[in-house]
Amino acid sequence: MKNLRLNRVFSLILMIAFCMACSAGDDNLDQGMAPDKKQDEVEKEMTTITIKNMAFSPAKITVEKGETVVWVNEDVVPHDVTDFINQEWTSGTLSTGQTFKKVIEKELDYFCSIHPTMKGNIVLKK
Ligand SMILES: [Cu+2]
Repeated sequence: MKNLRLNRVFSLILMIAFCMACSAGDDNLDQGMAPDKKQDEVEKEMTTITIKNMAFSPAKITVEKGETVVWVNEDVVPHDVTDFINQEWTSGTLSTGQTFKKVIEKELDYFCSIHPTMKGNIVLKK
Protein backbone atom coordinates (compact mmCIF):
# COMPACT_ATOMS: atom_id res chain seq x y z
CA MET A 1 0.00 0.00 0.00
CA LYS A 2 2.70 2.43 0.94
CA ASN A 3 4.57 1.80 -2.29
CA LEU A 4 1.46 2.40 -4.39
CA ARG A 5 0.85 5.77 -2.77
CA LEU A 6 4.48 6.79 -3.28
CA ASN A 7 4.21 5.77 -6.92
CA ARG A 8 1.14 7.97 -7.39
CA VAL A 9 2.82 10.99 -5.81
CA PHE A 10 5.88 10.40 -7.95
CA SER A 11 3.81 10.15 -11.18
CA LEU A 12 1.98 13.34 -10.26
CA ILE A 13 5.29 15.18 -9.80
CA LEU A 14 6.53 13.79 -13.11
CA MET A 15 3.37 14.95 -14.89
CA ILE A 16 3.62 18.47 -13.47
CA ALA A 17 7.28 18.70 -14.44
CA PHE A 18 6.48 17.47 -17.95
CA CYS A 19 3.69 20.02 -18.42
CA MET A 20 5.91 22.86 -17.24
CA ALA A 21 8.65 21.83 -19.64
CA CYS A 22 6.06 21.64 -22.43
CA SER A 23 4.65 25.13 -21.96
CA ALA A 24 8.11 26.61 -21.53
CA GLY A 25 9.10 25.08 -24.86
CA ASP A 26 6.03 26.56 -26.58
CA ASP A 27 6.83 30.02 -25.30
CA ASN A 28 10.35 29.84 -26.66
CA LEU A 29 9.05 28.71 -30.03
CA ASP A 30 6.60 31.63 -30.28
CA GLN A 31 9.17 34.19 -29.29
CA GLY A 32 11.80 32.78 -31.62
CA MET A 33 9.67 32.46 -34.74
CA ALA A 34 7.57 35.63 -34.87
CA PRO A 35 10.27 38.34 -35.22
CA ASP A 36 12.22 36.35 -37.84
CA LYS A 37 9.15 36.05 -40.06
CA LYS A 38 8.43 39.79 -39.89
CA GLN A 39 12.02 40.67 -40.79
CA ASP A 40 11.89 38.42 -43.88
CA GLU A 41 8.71 40.13 -45.11
CA VAL A 42 10.25 43.61 -44.73
CA GLU A 43 13.42 42.61 -46.59
CA LYS A 44 11.44 41.36 -49.60
CA GLU A 45 9.94 44.82 -50.24
CA MET A 46 13.30 46.61 -50.26
CA THR A 47 16.45 46.63 -52.33
CA THR A 48 19.57 46.37 -50.19
CA ILE A 49 22.92 47.89 -51.05
CA THR A 50 25.79 46.59 -48.95
CA ILE A 51 28.69 48.87 -48.02
CA LYS A 52 31.76 46.67 -47.73
CA ASN A 53 35.49 46.80 -48.55
CA MET A 54 35.27 50.55 -49.30
CA ALA A 55 32.58 50.11 -51.96
CA PHE A 56 28.82 50.13 -52.55
CA SER A 57 27.62 46.73 -53.73
CA PRO A 58 26.00 46.63 -56.17
CA ALA A 59 27.24 50.07 -57.22
CA LYS A 60 24.52 50.41 -59.87
CA ILE A 61 20.93 49.25 -59.38
CA THR A 62 17.63 49.67 -61.20
CA VAL A 63 14.45 50.12 -59.12
CA GLU A 64 10.77 51.00 -59.58
CA LYS A 65 9.84 54.61 -58.79
CA GLY A 66 8.76 54.81 -55.13
CA GLU A 67 10.77 51.74 -54.11
CA THR A 68 12.70 51.86 -50.84
CA VAL A 69 16.43 51.26 -50.96
CA VAL A 70 18.34 50.42 -47.78
CA TRP A 71 22.08 50.79 -47.40
CA VAL A 72 23.75 48.57 -44.79
CA ASN A 73 27.25 49.37 -43.58
CA GLU A 74 28.99 45.99 -43.22
CA ASP A 75 32.44 47.55 -43.39
CA VAL A 76 34.79 47.98 -40.42
CA VAL A 77 34.96 51.79 -40.90
CA PRO A 78 32.18 54.44 -40.96
CA HIS A 79 30.72 55.58 -44.29
CA ASP A 80 27.87 57.78 -45.47
CA VAL A 81 25.48 57.94 -48.42
CA THR A 82 25.34 61.48 -49.87
CA ASP A 83 23.84 63.09 -52.98
CA PHE A 84 26.70 63.43 -55.47
CA ILE A 85 25.43 66.37 -57.57
CA ASN A 86 24.85 69.04 -54.88
CA GLN A 87 24.80 67.18 -51.53
CA GLU A 88 21.02 67.74 -51.35
CA TRP A 89 20.61 64.81 -48.93
CA THR A 90 22.83 62.60 -46.77
CA SER A 91 22.51 59.62 -44.47
CA GLY A 92 24.95 61.15 -42.00
CA THR A 93 27.77 58.94 -40.74
CA LEU A 94 26.86 55.24 -40.69
CA SER A 95 28.88 53.17 -38.23
CA THR A 96 29.35 49.43 -38.72
CA GLY A 97 25.95 47.71 -38.68
CA GLN A 98 23.94 50.90 -39.18
CA THR A 99 21.47 51.30 -42.04
CA PHE A 100 19.99 54.16 -44.09
CA LYS A 101 16.69 53.99 -46.00
CA LYS A 102 15.52 56.20 -48.84
CA VAL A 103 12.42 56.13 -51.04
CA ILE A 104 13.63 56.56 -54.62
CA GLU A 105 11.58 59.06 -56.63
CA LYS A 106 14.19 59.94 -59.27
CA GLU A 107 17.50 58.74 -60.66
CA LEU A 108 20.34 59.32 -58.24
CA ASP A 109 24.09 59.60 -58.29
CA TYR A 110 25.47 59.30 -54.78
CA PHE A 111 28.84 58.90 -53.06
CA CYS A 112 30.48 58.55 -49.66
CA SER A 113 31.60 62.04 -48.59
CA ILE A 114 34.14 60.48 -46.19
CA HIS A 115 35.76 58.51 -49.06
CA PRO A 116 34.81 60.41 -52.26
CA THR A 117 36.10 57.63 -54.54
CA MET A 118 33.15 55.45 -53.38
CA LYS A 119 30.32 56.10 -55.83
CA GLY A 120 26.94 54.60 -56.62
CA ASN A 121 24.09 55.11 -59.03
CA ILE A 122 20.36 54.30 -58.97
CA VAL A 123 18.38 54.14 -62.22
CA LEU A 124 14.58 53.96 -62.55
CA LYS A 125 12.90 51.11 -64.42
CA LYS A 126 11.30 52.34 -67.64
CU1 LIG B 1 33.12 55.72 -47.08
